[in-house]
Amino acid sequence: MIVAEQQTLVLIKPDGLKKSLTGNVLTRLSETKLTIIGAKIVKPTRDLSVAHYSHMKDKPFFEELIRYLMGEFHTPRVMALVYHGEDAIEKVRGICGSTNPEEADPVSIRGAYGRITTKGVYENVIHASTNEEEAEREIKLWFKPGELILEPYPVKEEVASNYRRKVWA
Ligand code: 3AN
Repeated sequence: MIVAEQQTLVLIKPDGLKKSLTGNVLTRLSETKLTIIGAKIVKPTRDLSVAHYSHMKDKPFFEELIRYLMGEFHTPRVMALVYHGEDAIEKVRGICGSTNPEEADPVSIRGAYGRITTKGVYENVIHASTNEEEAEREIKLWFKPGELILEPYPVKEEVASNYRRKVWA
């Protein structure tokens, strides 16, 4: 059987960072033997959070979900990573465990570290893309081409002359 090389977006969510779980989560993910091709710490804006969870916009818990991803309940930081390799999406999802942390396998990341708050928010520590289409959409949302060491999707060059950016002074 030929297994395709894939990319998947992983987010260590604000509860994971606040609880100092970054190392534990990365160690668990290293079991996949996939390659990290991009990594950074992001302060998620509202626009980014809404775009990321656009498929959940009709859910009754949407507003709480956005506030959770923005870090309003923990810390306004997310660690965003792109993993690359054979069957990356399923390998990472398997280690993450089910969406509901109470139903997740106890040895999965969500089973071990996730919880449901008294308000009903799933604090499940980690996000991982569900399929190739979502992975592409999410990776393009969180990363620019130059921030990945591979170019998993086609790129084009633009000449920009009249934009502002910060450089080291
Ligand atoms: P997954 O993150 O496992 O792909 P989705 O895409 O169905 O699951 O849900 C996105 C996020 O929405 C979940 N990670 C979780 O934080 C939150 N969520 C999903 N279902 C519920 C629910 N029934 N109650 C509260 N939060 C939920």
